Amino acid sequence: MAMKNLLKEDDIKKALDQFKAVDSFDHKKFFDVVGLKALSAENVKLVFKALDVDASGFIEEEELKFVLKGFSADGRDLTDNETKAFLTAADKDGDGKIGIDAGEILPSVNTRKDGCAVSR
Ligand SMILES: [Ca+2]
Repeated sequence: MAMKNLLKEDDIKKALDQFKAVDSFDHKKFFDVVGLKALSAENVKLVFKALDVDASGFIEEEELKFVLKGFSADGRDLTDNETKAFLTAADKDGDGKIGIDAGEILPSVNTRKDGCAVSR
């Protein structure tokens, strides 16, 4: 599976553990812990392609809900609140889904842009 080749299993486990509690999910922190920020733009796209189950070129709300399962089979489902918060934060053009090729993925991954979520 693509995900296993792109990310370290330990990092995935760590990230899933960190956001185990209901409504604790923070996609920027999750992407940080899981190691997405260390990947090239191309590889980040590959990760999201793996999450785009129906290969539509977009991560829709339904796919977002099960996004953690895309990283690991025992990942939990996101709650409706978490799904909506994630979608709202990443959906720059307001079409209700996250475009893999529309550059909506990368700003979501890069926490440096807003200046308040830099972890050192
Ligand atoms: Ca899709």
